[in-house]
Amino acid sequence: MFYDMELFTTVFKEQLVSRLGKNVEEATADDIYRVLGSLIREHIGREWAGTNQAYKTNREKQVYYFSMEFLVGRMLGNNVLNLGVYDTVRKGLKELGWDLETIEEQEPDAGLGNGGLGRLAACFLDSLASLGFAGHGCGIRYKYGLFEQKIVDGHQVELPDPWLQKGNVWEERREDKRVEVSFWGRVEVSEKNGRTVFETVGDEKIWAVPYDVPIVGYGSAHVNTLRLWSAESAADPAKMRFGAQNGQPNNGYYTFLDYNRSVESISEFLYPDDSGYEGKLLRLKQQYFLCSAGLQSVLRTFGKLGLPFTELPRKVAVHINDTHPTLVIPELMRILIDEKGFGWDEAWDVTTRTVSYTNHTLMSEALEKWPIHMVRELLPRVYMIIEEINKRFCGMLLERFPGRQDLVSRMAVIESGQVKMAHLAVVGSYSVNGVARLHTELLKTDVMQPFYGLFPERFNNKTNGIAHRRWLMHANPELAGLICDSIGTGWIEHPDRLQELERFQNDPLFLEEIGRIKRGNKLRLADYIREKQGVSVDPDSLFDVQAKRLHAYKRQLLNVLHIMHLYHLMKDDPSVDRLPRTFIFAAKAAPAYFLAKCIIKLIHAVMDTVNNDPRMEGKLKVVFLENYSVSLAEKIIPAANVSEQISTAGKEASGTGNMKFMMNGALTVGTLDGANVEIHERIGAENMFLFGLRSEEVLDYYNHGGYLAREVYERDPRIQRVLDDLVHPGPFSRHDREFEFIYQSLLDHNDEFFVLRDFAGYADTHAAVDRAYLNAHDWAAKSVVNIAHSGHFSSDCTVKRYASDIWKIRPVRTAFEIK
Ligand code: B1H
Repeated sequence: MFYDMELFTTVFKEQLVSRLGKNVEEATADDIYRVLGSLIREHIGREWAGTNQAYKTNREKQVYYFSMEFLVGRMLGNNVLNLGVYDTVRKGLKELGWDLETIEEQEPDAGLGNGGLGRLAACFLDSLASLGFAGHGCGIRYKYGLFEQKIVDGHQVELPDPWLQKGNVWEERREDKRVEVSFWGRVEVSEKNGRTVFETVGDEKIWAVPYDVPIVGYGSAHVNTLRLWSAESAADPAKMRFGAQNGQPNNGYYTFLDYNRSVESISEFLYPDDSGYEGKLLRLKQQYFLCSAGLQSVLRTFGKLGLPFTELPRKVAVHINDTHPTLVIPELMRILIDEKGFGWDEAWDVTTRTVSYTNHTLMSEALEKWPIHMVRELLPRVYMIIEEINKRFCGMLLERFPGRQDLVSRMAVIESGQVKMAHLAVVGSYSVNGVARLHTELLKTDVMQPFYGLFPERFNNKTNGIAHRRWLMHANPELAGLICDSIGTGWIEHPDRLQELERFQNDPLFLEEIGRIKRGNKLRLADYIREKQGVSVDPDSLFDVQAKRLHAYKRQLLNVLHIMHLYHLMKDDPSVDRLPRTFIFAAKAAPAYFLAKCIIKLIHAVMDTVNNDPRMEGKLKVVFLENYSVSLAEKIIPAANVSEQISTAGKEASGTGNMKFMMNGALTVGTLDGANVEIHERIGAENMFLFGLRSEEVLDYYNHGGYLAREVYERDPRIQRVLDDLVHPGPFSRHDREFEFIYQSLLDHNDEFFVLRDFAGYADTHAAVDRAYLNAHDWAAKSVVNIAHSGHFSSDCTVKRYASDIWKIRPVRTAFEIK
């Protein structure tokens, strides 16, 4: 029905009646979404089964990407696009009186991630399926995704995100595939037939029930699986009537409900901390729940091959997205030893040839460490295994470096009462990769230097990438259309071919089209801003966007201090010739991150003053878009002229927003940090705006204590003025304690992220942006160079490198392709 418009409309109308008892005239947008989604999901079924069958018959190696986060966003548009039925569906719905865009808007985002790390996992799934790799996601089906952000009087307020409330058309509950996960208890050691046997008794067993989501590859030949686990009570209500009270009947009904609630809390919500870790027991439970359930399911599938478990690394790769799923290492050891009868060395060999690990951050506050007592009590057998891994590793170190107790304590897996997850991940895997070249180098020379010394062959770089099908084809259909008209459609499957666009960088007609498309996107965003926030913005002003999680190192503060400076500049001298600008922010702050929330408040104070000052009319506007999410990003990014990627050099592991903006023709104002370095390398300094300290300089300052924020403050009157604004009543502040806190972080605590040090360079760079934007032709040409080189940052390229260098897998041909 999806390949013929007439058939589509006929069947669709029938389906509305049979599923909802409504005809088209009565149906709401949500009705249309649910019926269309279900029909598409059913349509996918055949290919899904076919892919699974092909994987079984080919006996190909399977990759399982374990991640606590999959920031998938909406799926309808992506699925319709990848199935190649976008046009039929769009036209068919039009016949029925609906816009596909309106219908897409009905879908709640699957916000099962915080930011870059979770979105990367989702982009990888798209690329794996599109390239025909047997690669699946393994995650948690959080009942509540990342909180919904509301701004009330300039303050961030968090609301729950009940994204499953109306049901989820994409998922399939697989009751038959549920597995048991066990917590608590104690380990009994005994000897049986000359073997030491470990048995956990008195533990608490719960169910992990998988919900499978099909991941449709472009061209639809492959449909992989994202398996999300939900925690359910395994308690028998009849037995619950007699609780712990000496066999006395208690109120079993309530005990049962309380107990169920406590079990279900394991998959209740996503921890809202981006690049920061919280040492909470519930989080540890979530991590083990994912690892144990995921591994059991992986091993069950492997078991069907009828091969001995020593063959596991030949057929299975388990990849861990940061250290959050590191417990797969001791858990796999446990299963191999306790359940499959392996000896330690044999089990260790299999485990360390199966697991690979990606590191996403060098920030010390994000490096996970769990108190020994927590791990030991919650996971007694797993803890014993971690202890043994540590004992053997430290023993090996002492043998190789006699007398180097200092080195042993620095590298140990268990140290100072804590289990260090990054150390466990490096020791227990065969590959450790960073997410951009600079990040990997810093990993090797700084944070993990002794590990690099010990296992140099394990370390490698895999620069991040983004799904160009979502971030260009779907988010910016007009640009995608222009590209197809100019260089054909080959880039869709070979994104590197976007480079062919370079030959249009001097073609006036093409550049004009680029400008026209950008303006259309800006108009649409302007409509959204008017509708949502009641602010009108000028589509002819330069749209300067910083959209990402709010974090001190990402330096939204530098951006807003600069806007305060511009305000003074224009107010003091109305004749100052600066380009009309609209500064757009979108950012969520972790609920407990006070400084981040202070910065949100400052952005709103500045917004209030600037937008209500008639002198700024036609010159300066500030907008903060609430509730940044994947679907909002898809609206904002195509409308940006300038992309702010201004983290302190050495702090942003890679960044992926930088790639999305570039792909949509925005020019980057940025530091040489993360993947910006590689973007710069490809497009050259003339096609972006670089400023600020280099990472070596930042490191140098840290090592020699050479930076004094107060000196910079005293030398630069512009900085003085905006910082004084924070603490003196004036245009932006009325003695707000939040602004005082920001002031203190900069001056009393010596500006950890070099905001003041980089201010002058940043301000100069923005003046250069103004001058450059005046030449529309040259600007559009730079924009084209950015788009042309963005194909290199498609996650297709990234995933291919993971596949060949780390996972050692090749694409699989399915029955559909062979036919
Ligand atoms: C990234 C995280 C992260 N790095 C802890 N680390 C979390 C750490 O819930 N937690 O405790 C959650 C997330 N996220 C990001 O990963 C980096 O900051 C980006 O630079 C990078 O582009 C992205 C993907 O590699």
